[in-house]
Amino acid sequence: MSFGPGFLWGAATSSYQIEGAVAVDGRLPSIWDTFCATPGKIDGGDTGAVAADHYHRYPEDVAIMRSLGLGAYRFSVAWPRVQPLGSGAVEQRGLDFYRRLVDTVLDNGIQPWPTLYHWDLPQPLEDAGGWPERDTALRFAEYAQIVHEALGDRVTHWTTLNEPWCSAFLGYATGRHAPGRQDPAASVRAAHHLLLGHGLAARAMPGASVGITLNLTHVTPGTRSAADQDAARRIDGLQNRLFLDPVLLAEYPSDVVEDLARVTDFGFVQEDDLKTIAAPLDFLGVNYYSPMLVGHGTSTGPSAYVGSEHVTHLDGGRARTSIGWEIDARGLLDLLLRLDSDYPAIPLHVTENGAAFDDEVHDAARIAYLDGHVRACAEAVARGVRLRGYFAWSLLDNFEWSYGYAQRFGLVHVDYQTLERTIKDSAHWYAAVIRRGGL
Ligand code: IFM
Repeated sequence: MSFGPGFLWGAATSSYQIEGAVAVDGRLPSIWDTFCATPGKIDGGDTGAVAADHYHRYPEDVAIMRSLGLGAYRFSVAWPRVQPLGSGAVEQRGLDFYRRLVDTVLDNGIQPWPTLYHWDLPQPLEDAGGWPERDTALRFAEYAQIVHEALGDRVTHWTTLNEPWCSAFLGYATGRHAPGRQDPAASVRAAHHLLLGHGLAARAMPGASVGITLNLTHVTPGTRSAADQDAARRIDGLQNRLFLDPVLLAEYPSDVVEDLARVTDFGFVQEDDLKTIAAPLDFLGVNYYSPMLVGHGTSTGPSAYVGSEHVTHLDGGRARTSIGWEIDARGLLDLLLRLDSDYPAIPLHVTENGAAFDDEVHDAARIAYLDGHVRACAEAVARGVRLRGYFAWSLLDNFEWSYGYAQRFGLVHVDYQTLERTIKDSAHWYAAVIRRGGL
């Protein structure tokens, strides 16, 4: 199963999950520092204060990437390193870190793929109202312009946001993620302002190849009953179309707007916002981990907080990873085929795919997971889907948000006592896939 010579093989990380060094070189707290310091929010009371110490150990990490033969490294830029207050003064030492990182990556023959926002909002912006406030979108565009001006001579592919669904709904509706608010109306405003920030940022980076990364999934109804099909429509709407349609079609899906009517009237959408959000896009980043099987019933899951009452998440009876997510590579194929048919103009990259397992260095279960999903990608390519790349999540074991360090997604094991890196079997397997250009 070959992907052709131009196919991009990478691995992904994000700033707060690996960097550590949270109070170094002028960085100030983000919403995740604050959230982690709030008792009871993170399993084991873990924080990202040290994480994998990538801030200091990046040369070793880039050497590992090179040894694996990665074609691209997807990482995120920490806004609170670059603009510690979220607006105004720029911290040169923060920009210098990313310049050093990018240069090291390039020197090793690897393409840098930065994401501008992977959830670490500077705390002062949350204090001013956070993503539910329109001004945060304007501040994000200003920050994007600063980073692009600093690195645009050496970085070609830019991703604005990672998984705005999580920022909006886990951050402002369920409260499971920072900033931990439980305000459904605010969460929908947050979703809109994240998307607006995306469009404004795209416009603020002239000449860049721009994408957005969404966490998308394949949703199926438990049965063919009208009630179960309606449940699937609702979840597909909230999870997929609420983000895809404005970005790629310049409109919000009318059924989702109707579903959300008891939460909000969308009065915050101003003239031309959708035109801005649908700024020309060069690629769509697809993060896929698990499918969703839903039915009519007592509400469960994040959708319960934002107006999709009577939707319950069903057990598909498949094996699960250690974080509890069902494994179904066929769901990735179905998702890629659907994206290709519903949004045909946009090239796709799988920007995250991977699995948490308790096994450490000999991680046969992770190899099986990745193998199945890479096969699904190969099948998609064979069926004509414009899939251009695949990034494994994650290069390193890291801070898995509210789960702390208990869930390990890495191709490379990190000993959190010594910070020693050990290449897992899955990384050797992945290196062989990259060498052969396929399976
Ligand atoms: O670790 C996260 C990442 O930050 C965003 N996508 C999903 C991953 C696994 O939960």
